[in-house]
Parts: sequence; C-alpha cells; structure tokens
Amino acid sequence: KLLVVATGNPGKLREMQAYLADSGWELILKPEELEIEETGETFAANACLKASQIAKATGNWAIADDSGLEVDALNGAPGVYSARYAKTDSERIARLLKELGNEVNRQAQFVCVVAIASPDGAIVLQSEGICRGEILHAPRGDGGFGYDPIFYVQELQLTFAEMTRELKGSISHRGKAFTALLPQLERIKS
Ligand code: ITT
Repeated sequence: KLLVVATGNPGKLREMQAYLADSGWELILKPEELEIEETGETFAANACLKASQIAKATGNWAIADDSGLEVDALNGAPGVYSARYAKTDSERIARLLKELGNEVNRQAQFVCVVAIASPDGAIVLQSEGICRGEILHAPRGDGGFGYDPIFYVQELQLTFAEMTRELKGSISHRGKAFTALLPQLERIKS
C-alpha cells in the first residue's frame, strides 16, 4: 500500500524514511505545493491535522510528524512553535540561546507525535515519544537538523548532532514514537 510522508522538512524526512524502510509500505513524498497550516495548540492536534488533510488531498494513507523542543525554564517554549521560532536552523538556535541566557536550569525535552490517517482522512493511529536532555551554551556537532547541535544527552555525553542517525534514533523522541507505532502500522497494512 502507498503511504504519503506528510512533511516538508528534509531532516525529518530522512529519519522518517529510515524508520519506515522495512515497513512494507511504499513511501511517496508529499507534493511540495500541498502545505497545511498548523493551527493546533498541541503536537497531537497538528500531527492529526497534517496527516488527515494530506490523506484527503491525495486519496492515500498518510503519516505526519509534529515535534518540537520544550525548554523547562522557558515554560515549554518554543514547543509547537519550534519551526516558527526563526527562519533558519542557526537563527532558531541563536534565538533560543539568547532567550535562555545564563539560566542555570538547562533542562529540556524533545516531543514527537506521529499520526496516521486513512485515505478518507480518519486518524487511525497516534504515537508520542519524549526525550529529555539539556541545552548547551554553544552548538556542538554537525549531524542531524534543527536544534540538534544544542541538545545534549547526559547518559551518552553527546549532542544529537554528534550522534549517528542510528544512535540518535535509538533514544530520540521520534525513535520512541516510531518504535511504538511500527507494529500497529504493520497490522493495518495486512
Ligand atoms: P513539517 O510540518 O512539514 O513536517 P516542520 O519543520 O514545520 O515540518 P514541525 O512543525 O513539527 O515541522 O516543527 C518541528 C520543529 O522542531 C523542526 O522544524 C525543528 O526545528 C524542531 N525539531 C523537531 N524534531 C527535531 C529533532 O529531531 N532534532 C532537532 N530539531 C527538531
């Protein structure tokens, strides 16, 4: 069966494709001109909105990911506004570091909600993953995307940007959401 990957973010797309590679679904990319406005106030609402609307618009099954970084000392910001926080990844990182300043509480978490919609737009599956870490004072590493260079995982003593995709995927918010989702996605296919 065909599954439309409903994202316009190349970094996310690479990770989603890796998780779905052996799922047995035939992946197709979302048409670039199909853009869904994220009007929801939660990751779950936006993931469902994107999956549902892309499924309806293409007449196929669709999978969407809504994710972001919640910083404890900023009361959860940028949260669902992580993509809209600034124009480029380096400007997003610069803004976050400026807002956080010399705050000693650097605790934060990445959150990811993945949603699957059937061709009629009904949401049939949803899965959430959370990964806790700390915000560094300066970026480290050049892998990954988004806020990865400032997100440090104490247990591994590495930022997400210093990890291989496999290592990041074994502990990340997106990795956890997909690990829970894949067996159920398998069931829908058959
Ligand atoms: P789509 O909606 O088209 O999928 P988007 O980038 O707009 O792409 P979101 O609205 O879900 O997606 O925004 C998520 C933002 O959170 C993303 O742009 C990154 O800045 C950040 N983000 C999410 N997951 C991340 C990860 O694994 N590593 C680093 N940053 C991440």
